Amino acid sequence: MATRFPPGFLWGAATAAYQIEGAVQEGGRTPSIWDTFSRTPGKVLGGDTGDVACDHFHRWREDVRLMAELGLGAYRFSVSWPRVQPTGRGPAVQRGLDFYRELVDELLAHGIQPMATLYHWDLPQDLETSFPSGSAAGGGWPERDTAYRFAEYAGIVAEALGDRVERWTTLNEPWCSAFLGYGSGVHAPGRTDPVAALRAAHHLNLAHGLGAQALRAALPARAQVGICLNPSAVRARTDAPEDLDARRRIDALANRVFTGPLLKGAYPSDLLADTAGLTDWSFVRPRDLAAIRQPLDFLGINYYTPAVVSAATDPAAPRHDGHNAGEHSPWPGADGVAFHRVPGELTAMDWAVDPSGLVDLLTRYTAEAPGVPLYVTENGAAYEDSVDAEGRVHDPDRIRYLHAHLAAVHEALRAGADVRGYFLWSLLDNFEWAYGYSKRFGAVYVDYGTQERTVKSSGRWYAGVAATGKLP
Ligand code: PNW
Repeated sequence: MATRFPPGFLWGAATAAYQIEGAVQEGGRTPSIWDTFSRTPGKVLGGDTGDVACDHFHRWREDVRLMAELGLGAYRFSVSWPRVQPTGRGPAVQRGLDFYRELVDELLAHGIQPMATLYHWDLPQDLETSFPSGSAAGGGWPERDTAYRFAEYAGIVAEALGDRVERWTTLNEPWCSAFLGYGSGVHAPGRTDPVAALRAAHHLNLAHGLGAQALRAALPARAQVGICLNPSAVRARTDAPEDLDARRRIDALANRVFTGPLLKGAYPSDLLADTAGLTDWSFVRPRDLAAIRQPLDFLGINYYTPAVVSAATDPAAPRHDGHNAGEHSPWPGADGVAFHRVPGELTAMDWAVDPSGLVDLLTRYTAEAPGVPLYVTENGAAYEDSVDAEGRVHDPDRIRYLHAHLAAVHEALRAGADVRGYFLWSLLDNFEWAYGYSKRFGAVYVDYGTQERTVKSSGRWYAGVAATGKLP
């Protein structure tokens, strides 16, 4: 039986502004925390920065042509906050808004539906550096004011693009912003303070809630407003009670710290108990929880690999969660948890290929968010691709990865999950955050010397899926 997807299922690809645009000093754009971080020696592999990236700011017409060639029905991009509202406060810059308006018009002219993400990690540096409360440690997401600033920015973008963009997401992967940005410090702004990370998580939640309200106030009624999370498909290594408890702790810090307030209007009581030695959570004000719990028109799920945890027997053992022992943990209040090598073939990120995690997440969130349609807003893999002598890029590993994960989406659909579309990460090879240009996730190869784009064999394969609505 052919693996056929429902009619109307949306086939897309995704990118993010700092990872592809370049042109970081053009059109009045000011630095974001990722400009500062990537220019700080030792933070990004090879000293890479997003200064040029895929030069998409100048090559966007060509990139939309590539999307059309791939037959994409949708494109998920992010808006660069410092391009639209330099310093994160005050009036918008018309040139910045025009860039996205022209991009969206070109997409629509090619029959490609835009999905706009308002925040994919490029906080205006000024909001990190200068802020009302003036705490010596810094501002940014640990500070409440940043959530207010985000809501204002959301309103500005909605006013400018609301007549032509139907699907909106507030934040991309707030877990990464909070816990990699302020906890482990491997992402911008590179702070390593567990309490700042928890405060950041709350203010990101608040930013979502206030931002969603600002969007709805400015957008036509047909607009769809959601958020993209990267929930962890976390498993216990054994059924021993202490391993199940390790699973519960990571589930709280990876997943329920967001879905609790978003879907249920409360932080999980076990999370509050686990972190009681760090904070009393008094930064959560009484009316915040009602503000965060806004109706969602959809929930975006980003998925790459699952996690396997146990109670730590040897706290010095390697963590296998991308963060080695001795580094700062992105899991405040969960020091007693060990991460294990996940069974399965590894991608170039050393992330195990295991599509069953995607089935689990789609099934789980269909149950936890009844009536809320889901999109897979990111899924894909890095491999060591290169152009051969004939100018072709063969990436059979990526085809296998995509095939297996699309089969997982189909399995979840059959089990009753309400999945409306799939966005491949990523359209183009791009700036892979702390890994710089060393990791390639694209369906399209980018030669960073010439900026030449070459559709990979996976890109052609995906075009076939998008064209037929079924897996070969
Ligand atoms: C996501 N982790 O990032 C992002 O949304 C993309 O911008 C990124 O390029 C893609 O996945 C691939 O990495 C993540 O360490 C980065 O758990 C790191 C983690 C998770 C997601």
